[in-house]
Amino acid sequence: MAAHSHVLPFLSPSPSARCSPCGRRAGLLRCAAAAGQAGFFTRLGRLIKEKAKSDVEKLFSGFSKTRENLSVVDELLTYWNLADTDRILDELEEALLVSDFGPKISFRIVDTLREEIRDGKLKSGAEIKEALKRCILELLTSKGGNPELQLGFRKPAVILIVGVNGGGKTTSLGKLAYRFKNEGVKVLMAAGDTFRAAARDQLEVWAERTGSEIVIDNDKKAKPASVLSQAVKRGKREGFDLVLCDTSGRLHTNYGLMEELVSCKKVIAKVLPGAPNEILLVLDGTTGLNMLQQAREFNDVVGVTGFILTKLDGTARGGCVVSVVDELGIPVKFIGVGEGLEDLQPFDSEAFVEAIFP
Ligand SMILES: Nc1nc2c(ncn2[C@@H]2O[C@H](COP(=O)(O)OP(=O)(O)OP(=O)(O)O)[C@@H](O)[C@H]2O)c(=O)[nH]1
Ligand SMILES: [Mg+2]
Repeated sequence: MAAHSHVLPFLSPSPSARCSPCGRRAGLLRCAAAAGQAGFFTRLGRLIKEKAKSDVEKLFSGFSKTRENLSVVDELLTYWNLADTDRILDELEEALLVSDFGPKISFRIVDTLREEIRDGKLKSGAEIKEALKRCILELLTSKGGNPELQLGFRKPAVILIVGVNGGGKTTSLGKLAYRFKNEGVKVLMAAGDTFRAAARDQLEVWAERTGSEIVIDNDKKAKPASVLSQAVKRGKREGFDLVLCDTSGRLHTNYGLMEELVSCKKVIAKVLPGAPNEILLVLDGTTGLNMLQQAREFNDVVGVTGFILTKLDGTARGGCVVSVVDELGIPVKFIGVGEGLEDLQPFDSEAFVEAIFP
């Protein structure tokens, strides 16, 4: 019998309660045997998302460069008058382009605004700004799908993290583990980046820092798929809630390495049908719209379920969040807004729009 797989520890208001099937004490509210593990993961995804609402300040400071870039919008709209509409909308479009909203979206937004101004629906700079925010929010919510993590119905849930070199995969995995551990989740990390010894060491540091367990294969010739398979097996055997799988960076144009990811996905599914529950593609926010091609290729090969957009604190081009969602119809699930432990935020469209257009 797997070690205490019934437990939903983080839902617990009562540290002294016992799990009825196995009687162990771990601060239980209820047991998955009764409530269904589906509830466990649905709630977990939601809980993590709800936390985002309380972290608005962090998000706000993380987007300071993008906001600065877009502050010209406020200046433009303060002095807007009907006769100046064309010039101001041109400049607005330019400001959006510079912030990486991408040509298609920038044009579409400005076109919508132009129409609403022409129809007399928008009569002041303030109204135009609100309409602009509404347009962006609509783009994010209509195309992006559900930004909540979908962790399935069975323990352990498995998240596979993929992406090009240096985008922030390992760091994001560590920050994710930190978030989950704070909710009382039992996390196992899998050092699937067998390419460099330093990558294993880096993940080990994160495991220590977050109090997570880790599976490492010290054999230099170890294949990533084999490490991930071992980890998921252990996760299942020992009743872990979540297995977080790191992978090495790879260029989307490298056929052999992309195929390796397909094997990783397959071995995970072999141990746990239906897993990985999430395949999160890490995209470096500072790379600009190049990330669109990366995202397309990764999605074609492994089927991406969500994005983690990192280093948004280091770039003035936060509009790329909207571009990737619009181009690919895949939700941004997390954003990296700094190097600290708490600087990975569940993505919240409304908070994002407020952070870039306060
Ligand atoms: N400012 C900032 N830096 C970040 C963020 N996320 C990651 N980094 C930094 O980016 C660098 C690369 O991060 P890693 O997590 O090692 O990237 P990786 O994708 O695992 O790299 P490889 O495994 O070599 O492909 C590190 O210095 C991180 O601290 C972020 O959101 N903001
Ligand atoms: Mg790494």
